[in-house]
Formats: sequence, C-alpha cells, structure tokens
Amino acid sequence: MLKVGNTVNFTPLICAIMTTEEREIEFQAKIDNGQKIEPKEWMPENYRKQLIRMISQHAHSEIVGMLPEGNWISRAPSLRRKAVLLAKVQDEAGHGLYLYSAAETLGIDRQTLTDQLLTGKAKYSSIFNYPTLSWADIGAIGWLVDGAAIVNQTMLARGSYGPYSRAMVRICKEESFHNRQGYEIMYELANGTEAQKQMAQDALNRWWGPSIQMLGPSDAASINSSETMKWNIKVESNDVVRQRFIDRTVPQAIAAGLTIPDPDLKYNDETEHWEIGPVDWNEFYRVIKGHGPCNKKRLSDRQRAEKEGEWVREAAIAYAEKQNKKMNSIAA
Ligand code: FAQ
Repeated sequence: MLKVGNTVNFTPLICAIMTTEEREIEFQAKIDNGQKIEPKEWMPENYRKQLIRMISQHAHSEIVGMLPEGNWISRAPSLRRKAVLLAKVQDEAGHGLYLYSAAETLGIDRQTLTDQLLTGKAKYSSIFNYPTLSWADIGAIGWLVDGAAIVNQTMLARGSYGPYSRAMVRICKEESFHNRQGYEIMYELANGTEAQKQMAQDALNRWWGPSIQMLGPSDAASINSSETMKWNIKVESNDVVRQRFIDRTVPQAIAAGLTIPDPDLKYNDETEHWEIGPVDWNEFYRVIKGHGPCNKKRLSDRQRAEKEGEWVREAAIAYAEKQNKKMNSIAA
C-alpha cells in the first residue's frame, strides 16, 4: 500500500490478492480498450513468449536481411546508388538494434537471442534465403520486400505492446525511403534498354512469389494468429495484410511497365481487389525448415561475423569498464 499525498493507493495490494484468472480478465480488458502494455506491467506468460518470438524473429530478419543487399554495395552501378544502398543497409542494422532492445524489455538478454539465431533455434524471415543475382534484385528487395514489410509493420505499429509498436513507427518511416529507392531502381531499369528491362522483369519473376509468402501462412494455417490477434500483437491477419500488399503493388508494376508473374492475376470489380493464383506454400515451408537456396550460407555468414566481431565486443567492454572506473574515481 502506497501513500501518495493525502490519498492511499491500494493498487499494489489489490494486485497481490488477485488470482491469475482475474488478472487475465483485467489484462484482456486493457487490450480491448486499446491501451498499450508497458514492460513492467503484469502480462500473461504466453503474451510475453509470443512477443519475444515475434520481435526476435523480426530483429534477426533485419540483421540477416543485410546480407543479400550487402553483397551489392561494392558493385552498385554509381556512387549515388552505392551511398544510398550503404545507408539502407545501415538502417537495417539500426532496426535490428531497436528490436533487440524492445525484446530485452521482456526479460530476455540479447546474447541469448543471438545464440538462438546462430544455433538455428530461432527463425528469421523466409525472404532472406534467396540470392541476389543482379543489380535489379536490389531494386526488387526495396520495392517488394520493404513494401511487404511496411504494410505489415504499419499494422504492427497499432499493436498492444508499447516498446514494439513505437519501434515500428520509426522503422516504417525508414522503410518508406527504402521502398522508394527500390521502386526507383526498378522503374529506371524497366524504362531503360531492352537488356535492363529484362533484368528488372527477371528480378520481379523471382522475388514476387517469396514476397507474397513472407507475410506468413494463410489464415487457415496460421497457428499463432488466434493468440497474437486476441492480444492485439497483430491487429490484422496474414491474409488481410497480404491482400493490401498485392493491391498496392500491382498498380506500381503496371506503371513501371512490368508484368506480375501470375497468369491468374485479375482485378475483381465488385470487391475492388486484385486476386492472385495459388501461392506455393510448399516452397514457403521448405524454406522456413532450412531448405531454401541460401539458408546454410546465411547462417554460416552470421556465425562467422559473430566470431570475427568477438574482439570488437571485448574491446568495447574493456573501454566501458575503464570509463566506469574513471567516473567512480572522480566521484569519490
Ligand atoms: N519467414 O502462425 P504464423 C524486413 C513462421 S522484416 C519465416 O502465421 P505469426 C525488413 C512463424 O514464425 C521481415 N517464418 O505466425 C527488411 C511461425 O513459426 P513459429 C520480417 C515465418 O507470427 C527489408 C509459423 O511460420 N518481419 O523484411 C514466416 O502469427 C529489406 C506460423 O506462422 C517480421 O518479422 C516467414 N516469412 O505471423 C530488412 C515482422 N512467416 O515461430 C532487410 C514481425 C511465418 O511458431 C531488407 N512478424 N513464419 O515456429 C510478424 O508480423 C509475424 O510473425 C508474421 C507471421 C506475419 C511474419
């Protein structure tokens, strides 16, 4: 019981005598009222676990996602393109850091999360297991992958967990810039020489299917959605987000003079949505089980980076300790 001014606050006492069931009801009421949940508040154990799973997968995706693009920094076709790509890849590293920090507010430390990635225990997005074969692939990643990520993340920005939803606001602003740079690359190639146009179309042909898949399995197959949606971790389902991405992207392809590689694609005048043909879910599950074209390479690259970066971490810790000692001796 706390005394605040002349009033007595009974909240801690009330919380102490509430049953778990009562707490869950109170928690759900907060969620249903659109209130944000903050780190120190009581939360059901599965809410915490779902968030750690999703936020850490997201963080890992940002970090692994740097690899296919990093592959083109030294081969970008102009200084301007190189500077922009370098800035984009650095942004992705920053996103990874915000997200690891958001996950840490849930009581797990960054090294544990990193270990889960490096041992293959934690997932990262399926989309980053594909190779970047030409410069147009960098355009396709910005346009399609960042495009899909933005649509998903503007939805996640309305989610219930404060630190994650706030991280999404900033990340989405940066992803919008990434998306435009990608579309600009594709648009210019699509309107360049015949060879450039073919390069852009080839990239679209290879990245379209995986981009549709990256927004998660169909609602019927989505095992986590009932919990993640009950708690407003996700405020819309995988299929709803996917449809928004499709509706937004098809007109952009048409404007650039590119063809979406789907013979069944058609516009439905009644629903005002673009309808696509069957999604290759076998491919999706193959990739998330570790059998995509680049899964092994992505993991081994991250393992090598962890090892090679060891001395940097040790040096940073030694420096921080030295600074602490210095500050303590000044204060004494
Ligand atoms: N890849 O039950 P659901 C980016 C797994 S960031 C791998 O529907 P949920 C930025 C899922 O984990 C891209 N695994 O799951 C960038 C679950 O397995 P589990 C990453 C996937 O969570 C751009 C199982 O399938 N964004 O691109 C994938 O309710 C360019 C069943 O699925 C995020 O992570 C997948 N694509 O919905 C960086 C956003 N999809 O864990 C560099 C946060 C599903 O039970 C360059 N995450 N699985 O073993 C989310 O919004 C959700 O987790 C979904 C999946 C929508 C991805």
